[in-house]
Amino acid sequence: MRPANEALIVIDVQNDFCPGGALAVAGGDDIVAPINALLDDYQVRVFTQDWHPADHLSFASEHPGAEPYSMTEMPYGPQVLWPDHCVIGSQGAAFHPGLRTDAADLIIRKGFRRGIDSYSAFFENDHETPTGLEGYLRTRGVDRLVMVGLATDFCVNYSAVDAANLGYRVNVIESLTRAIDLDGSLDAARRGMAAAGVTLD
Ligand code: VGL
Ligand code: ZN
Repeated sequence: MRPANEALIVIDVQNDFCPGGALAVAGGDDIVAPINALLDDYQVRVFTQDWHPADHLSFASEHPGAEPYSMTEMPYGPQVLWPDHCVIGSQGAAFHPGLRTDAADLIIRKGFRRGIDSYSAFFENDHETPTGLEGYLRTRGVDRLVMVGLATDFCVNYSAVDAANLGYRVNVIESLTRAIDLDGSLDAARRGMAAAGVTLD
């Protein structure tokens, strides 16, 4: 059993990020069984769920003429435009049916404000709107995080870097993540996480 000050954070293991989903990550479903096998080792278990209104501004469909995976400028900076995904209440937004969601102590939803995307489990993409996770972890006495889930180079990366900057010790189990890898984003994410002091194993 892992100590009570260490939490397992399971990022966005949802149908739309698995093969057949709207923003499928290659091999996204391979990590479900090994994540299930880890859950019983942890005393604090938090899952995140990407959760967008149907007209979310990170969707290319909201920007006439824009292709999915192209870039736009938002008031908070550059933003990738995605295929419609993880729409609130849809099957695509549901967790992978094989994931042991009963084991989650807390499910944190993110990305539900139309105008701001939210990759990180801690802050939306403006880097200042909090999700509330920091307060939850603080009041439970957690200062170490182990992260797994989807996608390595977006939500796992942003969550891990924010957590390290907030002062947590963070380890990403890279074998229990899968990447989108858009234009070298996986390499950039690995470098960024390492520079922030995140360990990858
Ligand atoms: C994610 C792109 C858009 C992720 C979420 O979970 O990594 N990526 N929304
Ligand atoms: Zn999203």
